[in-house]
Amino acid sequence: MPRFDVISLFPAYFEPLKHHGVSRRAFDSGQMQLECWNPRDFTTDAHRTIDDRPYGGGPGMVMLAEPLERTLDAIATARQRAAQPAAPVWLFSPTGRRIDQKLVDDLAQSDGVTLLCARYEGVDQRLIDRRVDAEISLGDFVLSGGEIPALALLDAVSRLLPGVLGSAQSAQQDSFSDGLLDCPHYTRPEVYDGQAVPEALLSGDHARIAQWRREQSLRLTLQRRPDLIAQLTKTQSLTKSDLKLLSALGYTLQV
Ligand code: 4F9
Repeated sequence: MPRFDVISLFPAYFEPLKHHGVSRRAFDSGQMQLECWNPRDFTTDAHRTIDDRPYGGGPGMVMLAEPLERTLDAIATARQRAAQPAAPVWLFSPTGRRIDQKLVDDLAQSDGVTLLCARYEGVDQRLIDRRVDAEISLGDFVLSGGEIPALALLDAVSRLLPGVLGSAQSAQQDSFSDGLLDCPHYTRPEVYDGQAVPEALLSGDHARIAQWRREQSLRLTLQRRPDLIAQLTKTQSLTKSDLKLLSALGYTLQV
């Protein structure tokens, strides 16, 4: 069972995750553990200072190394006391490695991580050098802090835990699970304001339905994310019939 220790000045961000939707089920069923730690509780001065101005000048504030290091020590102790293995520390930063489904899948199978949510102006580099194992990013944009990426990551992990999603198949059919974007979905009514559901989906022929979905996924992925198609080609993850369809759509293999 993954245990997540989150370091944040705003632990209230994480309450909704525990109380709503799919992620709530992961916590309620004890399949995922989340502990929030406020570095302000680990300060030692009367003002409970957690940041200061950057050396060399410039805008913004930089988080102090010491309260963060104390927080990390307290987390390590708590994990030890609970007989839980030590876990790596990840820092959310736009300069980090992009989060993808593979990383999420691996995390769902792991003992968890400690997530450090900082403000962008940053954290004293010496704390990063001493205690941070990896920096991860949600994408090429800047946020006011790491809380939103932490929520995104925790949500993505929670829905992969066994029994959390309505159907175990759901996660296997997601976008990216086979390296492709998900196909379109339809529900009742059969005709909505003159627009009919694609005929293949009404056929009851499972092979035909699967083929229609695969084709839609391939079309969509080629159109929107040709980089994913290139990746699958490189790893030889496409079937003969996939390649036939792609070449009919004008895709030529890059050699
Ligand atoms: C982190 C942005 C991860 C994107 C952290 C400010 C961030 C971020 N992905 N922005 N702090």
